[in-house]
Amino acid sequence: MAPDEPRPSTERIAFRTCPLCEATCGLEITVRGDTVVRIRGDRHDVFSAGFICPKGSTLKQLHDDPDRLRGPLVRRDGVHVEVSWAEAWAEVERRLTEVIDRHGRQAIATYHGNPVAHSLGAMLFGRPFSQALANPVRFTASTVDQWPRQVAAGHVFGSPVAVPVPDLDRTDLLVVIGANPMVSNGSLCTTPDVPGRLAALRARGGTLVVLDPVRTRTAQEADWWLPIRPGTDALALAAVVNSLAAAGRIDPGEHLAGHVDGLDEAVAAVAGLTAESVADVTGIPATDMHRLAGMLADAPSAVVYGRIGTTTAGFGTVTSWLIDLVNTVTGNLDRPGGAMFAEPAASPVGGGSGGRRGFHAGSRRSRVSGHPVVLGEHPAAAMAEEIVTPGEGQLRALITVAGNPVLSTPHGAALDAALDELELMIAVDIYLNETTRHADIVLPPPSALQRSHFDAALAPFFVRNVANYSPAVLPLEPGRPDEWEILAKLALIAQGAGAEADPDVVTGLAVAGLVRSATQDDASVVAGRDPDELIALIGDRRGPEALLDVMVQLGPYGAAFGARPDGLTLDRLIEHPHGIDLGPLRPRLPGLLRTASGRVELAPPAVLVDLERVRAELLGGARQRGPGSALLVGRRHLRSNNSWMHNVSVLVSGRPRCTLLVHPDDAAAWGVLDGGVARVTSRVGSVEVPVEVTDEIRPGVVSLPHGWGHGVDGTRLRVAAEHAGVNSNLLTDDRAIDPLSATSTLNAIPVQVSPVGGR
Ligand SMILES: Nc1nc2c(c(=O)[nH]1)N[C@H]1C(S)=C(S)[C@@H](COP(=O)(O)OP(=O)(O)OC[C@H]3O[C@@H](n4cnc5c(=O)[nH]c(N)nc54)[C@H](O)[C@@H]3O)O[C@H]1N2
Ligand SMILES: Nc1nc2c(c(=O)[nH]1)N[C@H]1C(S)=C(S)[C@@H](COP(=O)(O)OP(=O)(O)OC[C@H]3O[C@@H](n4cnc5c(=O)[nH]c(N)nc54)[C@H](O)[C@@H]3O)O[C@H]1N2
Ligand code: SF4
Ligand SMILES: [Mo]
Repeated sequence: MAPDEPRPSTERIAFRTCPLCEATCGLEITVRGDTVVRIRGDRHDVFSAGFICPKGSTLKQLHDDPDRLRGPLVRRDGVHVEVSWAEAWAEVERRLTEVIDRHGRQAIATYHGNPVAHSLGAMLFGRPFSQALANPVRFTASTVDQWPRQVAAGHVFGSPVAVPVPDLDRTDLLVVIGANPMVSNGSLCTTPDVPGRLAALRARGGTLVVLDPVRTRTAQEADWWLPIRPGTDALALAAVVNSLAAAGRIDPGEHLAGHVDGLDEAVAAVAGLTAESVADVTGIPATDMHRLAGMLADAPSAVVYGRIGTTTAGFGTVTSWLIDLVNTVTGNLDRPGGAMFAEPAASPVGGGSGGRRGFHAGSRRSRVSGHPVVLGEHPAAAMAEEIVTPGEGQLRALITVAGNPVLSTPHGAALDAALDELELMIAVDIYLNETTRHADIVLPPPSALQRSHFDAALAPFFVRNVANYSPAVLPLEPGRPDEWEILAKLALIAQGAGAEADPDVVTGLAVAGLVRSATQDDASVVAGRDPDELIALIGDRRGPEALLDVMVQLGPYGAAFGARPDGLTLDRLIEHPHGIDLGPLRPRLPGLLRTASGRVELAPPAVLVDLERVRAELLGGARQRGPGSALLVGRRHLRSNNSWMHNVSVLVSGRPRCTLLVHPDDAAAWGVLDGGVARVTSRVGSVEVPVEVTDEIRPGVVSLPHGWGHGVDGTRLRVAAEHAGVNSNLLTDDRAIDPLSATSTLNAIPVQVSPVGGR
């Protein structure tokens, strides 16, 4: 072979954003033929600059994993067998039609899990599918996650996507409540390289404070760790507001003058919840609360940021609202270094012109328990009862997309049993796991490396405005549908168009819908233009690419179909494989507001009502604390990703991680030993789990990670089965739901701990 002739084994380099968590790190992927040789951080990525965590490079192992499903499965006589795509689609059509004929579309529910937010195809084409089902009962992982934060944003700013994010790169004081970004790499705060950014905060003389019952990796980095009692953050934040009020330091700042309603009312609402009066309950001395308030008021810029420990520890909406209140009264809302709003290049929700309709949630109720239905979402915790409780509206079919609710939603045992009662379950998933083993039909999308990527769902939460599109790294196997095609096809079948229908029809309808509504919107850059002319400009792009091009062109930086020739198009994004930096966050108020008043509404009536529940439940009476009684919290690990990456050997090697953290004083009092086994019991269930005794946890609190509990019959996860662990959601209580957001309480769960096998 001549030296300059390319060899078939020539390596090529591809660039792709990591889809595994919210950090959106750029990856540099070396490929030979159709084989991934190596994955490392992309040093030229405009956002992550080479940072990567141990999970990022395992996209290779995930792609190569022999347990990852390569073709559809149909359950016959209780056993999942491989079938062709044609057979699978015929089966879907037959079974779905049966259910619709027998019970109507209202008997079919969907559950969309976390990876939907990281899959452009699943996200954009999940909606047509729900619409085709006329899907009144919609579950997602949001009601075991961030819904309270988004509902609070709805009340205060008028839109559930107007979520303030910490301006991490410019702040002087970062107060982290119930989040562990050193491990989670940030959530509702998209920020690759948390370790580097926290080091930079330090280097510029800034301060990090962490409120967490556990001395997490993030708390270890902090200047000050406040080991708060779980479930009491609302009281601590109210105490900060009162301390500021007493010191005469309530001041939203000149920049918000005329744009804030309800300030006095909000401050009055928390009156009485002083640092002194809540100290016994929060476990934080009053002097510490006053000191924290003083730091927030004194810092040139400061921001309070809360995550899972604030949204899923009960009172999630009130707590998220209080975070907004503290950021506002300290003058840090919508200001560099404070709590700011991103301006996404393309977002299918929010942005745009949008009317000022105000925010309404929870007028509909769930059938069985009358839980609120919030922003169209039924609480995931109610899935089991909606399936097993007879009567008009009983759920007979469930379609899960990228979800593992048996391990990720409360009272997992009840759901595990309920799924068997369904007449039909379809799962769009890459694995046969604890949830999808119940499915009659499993439709596996290709691996992440075979799909294109753009973080449309996360963009409203970026700490810097960035746009980055990645084409697929590896080709699809012939005849294999992409994830968007699977969802488009499900939509068509649900509509009655049949198993042979062409998924491109769905693209066409979705593109036309977006374009037409833009041309009819007076505030749009394409107002009044001919929709057909714009649609023609999209050319022969298909699926997510067609929709993304429209979204980008119509977005704030977009080319607007030629009207702004220097603006962004999908082609421009393709020319920039390391992403396009659109700059630091810019002030966005009042333009972003969608409240009825057009102002920041600091005293939403519904939230103030629920504040009274906080008072009643937390300050209501003496807490009985017998031996062995504790509050259970969750935790994450850098090498786990919720429930679904435990089949990757390099991520589960080493010491078992599904352990119960117990403080030495409690261990002694309860008779449990380091390395021994404890039984943990809650209202709904009981597990036995190895104990790790550590003084890095607050006494009276125990910590157990979620996402474990593998090794059950009928799954195909050979590696995970050898590292099974226990399902912490056998303990979480399906009845504990935040009434404003329909979101489950997954932390601060009352449990009883006892030794197994004596001392
Ligand atoms: N106790 C407790 N419970 C919790 C939490 C907690 O902190 N404590 N955290 C909660 C949070 S924040 C979340 S987000 C939820 C997550 O809840 P879920 O989204 O229900 O669970 P995951 O473990 O993320 O499961 C993801 C599923 O998607 C599949 N999958 C992975 N990639 C793809 C893909 O590209 N396409 C498709 N179609 N499928 C894919 C996986 O095989 C798996 O079945 O768990 C919640 N549960
Ligand atoms: N490595 C890794 N990264 C992930 C994930 C993962 O599973 N693994 N999951 C991703 C997902 S889906 C999400 S939503 C994010 C979550 O991102 P984070 O919220 O940053 O992650 P957690 O580790 O759950 O942090 C919650 C913290 O709250 C504390 N806590 C519990 N109860 C309370 C309380 O009542 N008050 C206070 N103040 N603290 C409390 C816990 O001890 C814990 O340290 O992480 C994402 N990133
Ligand atoms: S932090 Fe890790 S998992 Fe998250 S995007 Fe970056 S490389 Fe991927
Ligand atoms: Mo999450």
